[in-house]
Amino acid sequence: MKKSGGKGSFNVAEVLLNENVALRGDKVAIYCGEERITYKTLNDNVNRFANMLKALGVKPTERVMILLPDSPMFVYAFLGSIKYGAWPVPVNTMLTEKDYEYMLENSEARVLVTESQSNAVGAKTSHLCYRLFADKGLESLMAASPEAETCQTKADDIAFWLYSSGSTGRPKGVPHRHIDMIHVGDHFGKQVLKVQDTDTVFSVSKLFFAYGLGNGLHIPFRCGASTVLLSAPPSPESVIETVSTYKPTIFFGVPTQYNSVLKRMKNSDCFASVRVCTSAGEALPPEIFNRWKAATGLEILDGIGSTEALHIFISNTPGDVRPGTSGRVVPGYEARIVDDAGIEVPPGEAGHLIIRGQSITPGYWNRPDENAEKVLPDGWFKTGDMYTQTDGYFTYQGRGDDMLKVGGIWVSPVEIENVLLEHEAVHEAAVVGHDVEGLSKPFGYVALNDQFKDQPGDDLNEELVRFVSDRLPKFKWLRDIYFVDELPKTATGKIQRFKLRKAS
Ligand code: 3UK
Repeated sequence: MKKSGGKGSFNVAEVLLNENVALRGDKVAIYCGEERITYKTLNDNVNRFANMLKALGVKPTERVMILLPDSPMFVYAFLGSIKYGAWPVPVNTMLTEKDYEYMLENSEARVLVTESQSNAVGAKTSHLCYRLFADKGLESLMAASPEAETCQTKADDIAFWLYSSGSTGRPKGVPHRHIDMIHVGDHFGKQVLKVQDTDTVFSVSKLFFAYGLGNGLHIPFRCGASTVLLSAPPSPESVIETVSTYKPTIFFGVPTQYNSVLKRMKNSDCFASVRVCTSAGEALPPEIFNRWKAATGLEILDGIGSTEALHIFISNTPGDVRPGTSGRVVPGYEARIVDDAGIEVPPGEAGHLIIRGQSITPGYWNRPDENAEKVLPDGWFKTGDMYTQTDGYFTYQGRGDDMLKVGGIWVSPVEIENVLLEHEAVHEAAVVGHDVEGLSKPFGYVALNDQFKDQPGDDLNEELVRFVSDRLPKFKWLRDIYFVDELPKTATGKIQRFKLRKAS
């Protein structure tokens, strides 16, 4: 992977900010609670963050892990690191200390920017030099000059990383280049959503997700628009209140959020300012599309994206929506559906979705096996999804592996199974997704050890559900557990989760 400490003439932080400062410096770039951050102030604080990294002795290409709620500081740290040439690594704020330990070690992060209450505060790591707390005087550390030099890199040098869950439960570092954010802004942002500088966008999905980062940061900034950041967890009440207060014109969510907002929405007028709604992360059930349209008069554009592609590469478009499909290929991308041998299948037949486009990662960090499987010749990338295509419209058919999407977030069955296996009663465990109101939720299948076989009752069921809940973040909690005599397996002893998926 190309490292770069300079010697080019491109830096995406500068590209996203300079034009806005020149053309609309006094315009609000970020709304967050009571705060109004203009493009000029944003640029000044990005520079201050870059200067602080320099003062700390951080070197270009070193990693700066960002574990923060959506906030102006998140944006300063992200763009400030990029401007300085360091590689910011935003991570999910809902994880455990063990997860952070793994990602800090794996990324060899030098700096962690977080809050004093975060689960990463006590994480043991061998590379970290600085833990900076956004709620404890970080602003004063940044009291440096609001002018900073730019680390001039090349457009296809690495700019930042994200992490994506792996099927083993070990997250994978996904590096992205400087040009990737521009590609997303110019294609999905300008051509599909037609974002203008008169737009105000609000993403319920957080900035540490690839979806949220594009929605809330590089799409609006590339288009000179304003972004609304919600620091609190996105309850339906806080989402409705945010929409009523800031009156966004573009609204980004995942299917579960549309569903929960629908259940709480008393007055559909609060979405009157919105002209476009998008959904991604998991397939949008037509039922939710229809109920949302009936309640608000708005169509939701379902689109599939990934951390590896950085954003959405197949999407419905305004005025051309086919509910139940992911829509058509986004300009700037190509998509094919192929069989196991890599040969394109005829229209209507299911196969593996492979994609090509400029914003796709050059490959996972230090994962030769996964790269060999997913990074294909000629710039093609294997998504891991099964799809059909008819008349240019793509329809999701499920994953080619056992990974689950719960509320739009990856959940590895293996990780939950490993927790179940720690319980003395559990002999074998498998976790699969079953439909609840058209959306996938995790359920466990458990074969008990001999001495527990006589009493697989409600008490043990509850105890095992709680055992998982005590050890994993909420989005990984099991909805229920079914006791079985044994799990279905291949001749080589691999659990056949697909057989259990059909069992519901
Ligand atoms: C699944 C969908 C059906 C699919 C994402 C940027 O979700 C995003 O990234 P992740 O890496 O997950 C990617 C995987 O999620 N998926 C996403 N959207 C859909 N399945 N219909 C959809 N509309 O398995 C994909 O491979 O967490 C990242 C921008 C948008 C995103 N959705």
